[in-house]
Amino acid sequence: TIKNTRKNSLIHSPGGEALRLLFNGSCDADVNNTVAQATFNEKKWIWVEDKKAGYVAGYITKDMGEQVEVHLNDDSIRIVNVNETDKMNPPKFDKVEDMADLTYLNEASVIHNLRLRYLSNLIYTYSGLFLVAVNPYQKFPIYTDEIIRYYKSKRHHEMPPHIYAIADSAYNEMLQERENQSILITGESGAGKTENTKRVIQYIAAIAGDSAGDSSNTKMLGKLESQILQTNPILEAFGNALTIRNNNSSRFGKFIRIEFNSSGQIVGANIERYLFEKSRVTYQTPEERNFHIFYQLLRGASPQLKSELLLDGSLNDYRFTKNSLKDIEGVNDSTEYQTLVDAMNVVGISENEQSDLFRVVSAVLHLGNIEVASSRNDQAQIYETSSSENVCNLLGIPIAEFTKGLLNPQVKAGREWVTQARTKEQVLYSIEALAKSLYERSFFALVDRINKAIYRPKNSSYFIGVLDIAGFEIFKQEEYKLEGIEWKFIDFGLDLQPTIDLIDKANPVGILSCLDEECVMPKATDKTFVEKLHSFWKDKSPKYQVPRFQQGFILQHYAAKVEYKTSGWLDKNKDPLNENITKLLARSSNQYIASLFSDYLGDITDNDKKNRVKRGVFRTVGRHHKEQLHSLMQQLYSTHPHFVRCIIPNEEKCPGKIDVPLVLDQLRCNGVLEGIRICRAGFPNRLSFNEFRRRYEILTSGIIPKGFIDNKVAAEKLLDAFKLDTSQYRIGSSKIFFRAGVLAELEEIRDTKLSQLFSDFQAHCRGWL
Ligand code: AD9
Ligand code: MG
Repeated sequence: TIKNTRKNSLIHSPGGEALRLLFNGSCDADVNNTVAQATFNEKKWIWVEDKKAGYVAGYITKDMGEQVEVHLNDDSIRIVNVNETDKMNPPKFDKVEDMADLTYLNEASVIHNLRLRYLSNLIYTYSGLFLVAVNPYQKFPIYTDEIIRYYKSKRHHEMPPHIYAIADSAYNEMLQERENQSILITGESGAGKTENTKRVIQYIAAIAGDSAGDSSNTKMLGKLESQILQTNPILEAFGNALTIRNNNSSRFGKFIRIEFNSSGQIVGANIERYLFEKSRVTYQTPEERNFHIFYQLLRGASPQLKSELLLDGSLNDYRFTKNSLKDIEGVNDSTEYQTLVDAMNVVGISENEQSDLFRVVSAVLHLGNIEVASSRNDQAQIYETSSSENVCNLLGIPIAEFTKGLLNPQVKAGREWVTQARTKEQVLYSIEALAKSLYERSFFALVDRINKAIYRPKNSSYFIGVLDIAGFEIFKQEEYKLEGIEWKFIDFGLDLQPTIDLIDKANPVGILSCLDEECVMPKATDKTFVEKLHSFWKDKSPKYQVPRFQQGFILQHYAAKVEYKTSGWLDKNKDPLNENITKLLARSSNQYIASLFSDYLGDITDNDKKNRVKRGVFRTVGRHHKEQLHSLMQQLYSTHPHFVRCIIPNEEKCPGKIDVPLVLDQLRCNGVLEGIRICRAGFPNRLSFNEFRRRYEILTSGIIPKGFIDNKVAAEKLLDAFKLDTSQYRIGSSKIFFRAGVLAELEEIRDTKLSQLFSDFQAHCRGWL
């Protein structure tokens, strides 16, 4: 009979126990023993909602029906409504590793548990379906080779919660179920998504590389594994930046697929990137920075390289860096530059390729310094030409045509080409658009280049995909959230179909399709676009609202309502680049630069554009994102997903401090609380009849008759033989569904049985020899 033996046996597992001792640091005694067991039994303890602290502990001194009088922990007395209180778990549940095991499941207990654990330096906790990770803002020695060895091939609940356990499950399940896996890491900006992503890759590289052998040692990785790990400093240098919320904020999302052969060795990897905040290239708020590379290059490059790149100034001399913050606490940009170059060398990006990448960075800086003046008749003029000369030098294009293209471009008016005179504002706008696009295209090319080094689609049987999106700042809306797509990434796994339809359905026309349509209408403006949207969606979707003052719309996302201002959307969705210049770039004498703009070779007429949009060939920004997202979703749906929810503990990037209301907010929004409920109420584990029989027939003898027997009948006989309580499972049409924990117990028993059989077999062999 299977009883609830799981916990006892697991706690005594040697690996798990040793690690628990190692992980469990000191904890503020006050918090730790909110209520000791003896005291707990004497009184009726509860949690009381509190605006400031979230919840406070107390015991009931008087029960008055709908209200109770409570003696709070600070010795004050409060009378509260019963529905403002929650039941408290006995102290033996303090710091439980899986919150689905709590006797009383409520917000207060969940936050209390996370808080206790966090203050004991335990940043990982299971919550039914998810792993919850609270950012420690300090380095704990929990990511060493030794710890990797502890987690290798252990069962999930045997070891303390850890991101390695998730990586290990994904790996083992991939091999056992012969199914692709995905690890979806979500959370607000600064919550720790990227750090955890790195740990997943580190773990997998250590246990599944061709040199992994028995002892995982990250210092002895094979070439491919090292290359995969080293892609990270490169992508972060060009794609991350200091923001208010995160010193190393990813300004793009990525989906890393690690590919394996059928015996589980890494054979390659591929990185897909999503959304890139190119606007940061030309503008940052004074508390933030441009992308790291600008600071690394200006501070770390040798004088010789700088002179080759025509960089004779420092951060304060360039418009695109001078107004930003300059330093990141604890980070030396010059050392980081060296790390970047080392990483590029490992990945195999040659010195010439490196200088191409740096040349773009330098060209962007010089673009920012082009001074545009206005003549008397409002026409733009460039009097001081040194910056333009540098730009043209670096980009390999003739200065006369560049200047003319900026100030007096040729544009098509009907059938004629005419020369237009531009105003100062127009020229500055097209310079910035060019700087952003140049940087963005170079970043995308860099991702492609990295993939060339690490992607070997041959021999690949399965993959584990890790999704690390760019987190959002709930309090501040940025330009690149334009399409609302970022939300969808986060929403994955929750039922948000109405909002998703609203964004990208084709019929009735969703926001993105509507934007695309307007882009090809001759007289369309931002205003006609938003009016059209209102006519489609106002009062038709509960998720859509019309704002009172601004031109735009409001969407109800899972966490909050977000107001989208639509000014400039039509332009952003079209291509704002000056074609006179992009055509020049496509013919640049520098091969790299020319390749970045190769799509501008040849003429595209307006009519061409219209037809291409109709046929879906010409891809607007919105359409491109939509397609990318669709393909990602397709991939994700075909995998076995593992969910990691990262939590930001406070807004000051401060270790050891947990802001309860802030954390509660995240738990409510990210589905953790809901997930625990689902997990407890439902049957989260499932096995096909066939698989169930294959794995567990060994636990019985003679129950299943010899000869052919239907898998379902066999499975039912097994269930009978195990004397499992019928409340613990449900039989479906092809699978059996189990309550949490049941399969873990069966696995335990199976393991014991197998090792017994094995030692019997050894004994037998010895006798035989
Ligand atoms: V954003 O959406 O890219 O802005 P992330 O990716 O969620 O964000 P990130 O992983 O970059 O956050 O974590 C922010 C910072 O918190 C890191 O730079 C570390 O300094 C710190 N951090 C996060 N997780 C850990 C951890 N497990 N151990 C140590 C951590 N420090
Ligand atoms: Mg990140």
